[in-house]
Amino acid sequence: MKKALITGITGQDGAYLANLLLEKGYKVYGLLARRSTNTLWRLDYLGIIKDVELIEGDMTDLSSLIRAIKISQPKEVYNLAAQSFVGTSWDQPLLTAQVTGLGVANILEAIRLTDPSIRFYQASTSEMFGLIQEEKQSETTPFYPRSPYGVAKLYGHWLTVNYRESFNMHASSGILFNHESPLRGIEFVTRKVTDGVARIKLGVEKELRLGNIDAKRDWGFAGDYVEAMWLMLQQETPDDYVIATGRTTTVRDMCKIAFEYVGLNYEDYVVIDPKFYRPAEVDVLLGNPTKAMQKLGWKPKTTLEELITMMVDADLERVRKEVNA
Ligand code: NAP
Ligand code: G4F
Repeated sequence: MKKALITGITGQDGAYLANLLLEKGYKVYGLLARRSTNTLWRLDYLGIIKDVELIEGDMTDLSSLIRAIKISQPKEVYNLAAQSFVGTSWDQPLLTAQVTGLGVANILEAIRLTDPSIRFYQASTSEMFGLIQEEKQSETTPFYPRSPYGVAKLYGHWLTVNYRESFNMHASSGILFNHESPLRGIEFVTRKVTDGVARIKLGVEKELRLGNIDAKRDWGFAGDYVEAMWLMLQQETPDDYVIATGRTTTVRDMCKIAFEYVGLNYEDYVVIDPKFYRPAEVDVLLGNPTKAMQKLGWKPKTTLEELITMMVDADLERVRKEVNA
């Protein structure tokens, strides 16, 4: 039986990837960071808590990563753990550097020191393109990160390339554009909007406060994107791939889709609050996934409209339960 270790298994992508690997017959191990509250709600939502084996550890603690690899003896390691919220990275730049940046050095070293034949996936990001240097961003577009998060991710990205070139490791990096789902953290804009729409529709809230709604993002469905992660590690040679839909939409138009779905007009409820503006903004992201389509045979299956309505439905159900509890 093939074994995989996922760091960040309690996050959005970790939960969907664990589900996918279980469906493929893998034995799935996950790194579990110690917290004072329960972080297993996503694994619970997918009904897979009992099917995965969790090993305590932290990205900032190399010895715990070595221990996790020794226990799980994986053929594949997917490094999804990160301080992943861009806004927080200005308030906690050093923590972000340690977890999101140096954490990659820790996990790569843990692999190199235990079993360098392990195949490695690094969760890189379109945030590395930041102040975009080309209208459509591909694997060859120069990087220009605009946040401490983007800078930390760029370190992790280049270190992955470097370990591939230095030690001949099967290390691949997926440059993923924004991907969302009903399991998205509530602080990210799509989920904040779909949760807000559900609360307004059910009479729990009266308004939704947002920042820069003119920002544009290339949004896809997380369930589609974890398939690309797996495909990268099944290739004979490691490489880097952009994973995106090739369509970009403003936060404003995404709001319009969400509100219209429940018969409301976003203009009646959205309030602009400068508190949510960022010190430096990534105005627009638009990915070119041609390489992934041609080499991996991957393509996005879910439209933005399908994604947002799926998220609104899930939030309506959650808020209804909350109200009736
Ligand atoms: P997420 O929901 O924020 O999940 C992050 C995961 O990292 C959680 O499981 C979290 O554990 C874990 N983690 C945080 N600090 C840790 C530490 N010190 N030690 C061990 N684990 C730690 O993120 P996501 O949306 O699933 O994204 C997965 C990865 O892809 C991240 O690296 C993110 O930066 C990257 N990425 C995401 C997107 C996107 O649009 N979603 C796009 C490109 C790249 P707790 O639950 O205990 O906090
Ligand atoms: O949903 P967001 O917070 O995602 P962001 O900053 O694009 O980062 C996400 O995607 C990256 C991939 O490109 C990942 F690497 C990263 O880990 C994360 O998953 O914000 C999207 C846009 C921004 O331009 C932001 O300024 O929405 C704008 N926005 C407007 N009002 C808001 C809000 N964002 C948030 N979170 N909250 C608002 O009220």
